[in-house]
Amino acid sequence: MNLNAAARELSLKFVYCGPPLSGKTTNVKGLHHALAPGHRGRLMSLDTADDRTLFFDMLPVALTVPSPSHAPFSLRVRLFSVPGQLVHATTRKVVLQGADGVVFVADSRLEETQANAQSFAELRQHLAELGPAGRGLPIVMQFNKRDLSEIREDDELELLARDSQEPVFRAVAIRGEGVRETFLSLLALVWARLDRRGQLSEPFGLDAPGAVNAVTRALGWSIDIDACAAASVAHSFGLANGVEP
Ligand SMILES: Nc1nc2c(ncn2[C@@H]2O[C@H](COP(=O)(O)OP(=O)(O)OP(=O)(O)O)[C@@H](O)[C@H]2O)c(=O)[nH]1
Ligand SMILES: [Mg+2]
Repeated sequence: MNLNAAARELSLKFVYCGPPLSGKTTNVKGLHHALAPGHRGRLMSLDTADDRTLFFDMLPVALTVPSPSHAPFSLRVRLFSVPGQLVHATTRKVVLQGADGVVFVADSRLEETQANAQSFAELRQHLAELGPAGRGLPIVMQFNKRDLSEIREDDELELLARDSQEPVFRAVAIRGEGVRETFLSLLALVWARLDRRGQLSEPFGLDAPGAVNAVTRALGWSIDIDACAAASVAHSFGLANGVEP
């Protein structure tokens, strides 16, 4: 997080993590597609010949956010997706540095259950190694590829969401479904966390739901914080996750 209250500029970093080929890059591309050209920079990807992420993808998002009580401010969010292949563990750890929040993109296919668990354990390990910066870092879980067969069933995801500390979303990232909700929910969690430290309401006059709604209006998205909560599995995104006091 980089806050320049005098210049009214806030800069955040979100990282998309998850097992190999779960759809991390597809999420970032989906956001690229959902953003008007004026709100996004160039999508930088470093791929191998077979479209595997080699180092990371990065998409800068930038917008001016109005506030009901304060002057508008500039928000910049840099979206990174890490490479999922097992050999790139060091890269994943490096990209996580300075992150304000993480989207964990899980692959819904039954055969990927173990790969999801392994990747999540590695993420937990990397966050622990970051020390205080990694402790309590907001994470949103996304179960992607809901369009495929032989996937973990909705009932199972609901049980998981009820037990989970993290909000859970379903997605079909290749069709853009669930991509914006996942992103906005992470924004709400990150905002709420920074706000609890007294850093954001004061300069910007917005609580987390207010910030998300102001951002979606500025982006021209017809979706708000309540729609995000309603889209989460078992309503796992909401009060329990500290979006409101
Ligand atoms: N059926 C289906 N395929 C998807 C979905 N999302 C992504 N894919 C496909 O899954 C493959 C991998 O997607 P990527 O977004 O490159 O995955 P990744 O997690 O970035 O992969 P690495 O960076 O190599 O770890 C591609 O062929 C995508 O088109 C989805 O929702 N449904
Ligand atoms: Mg990728």
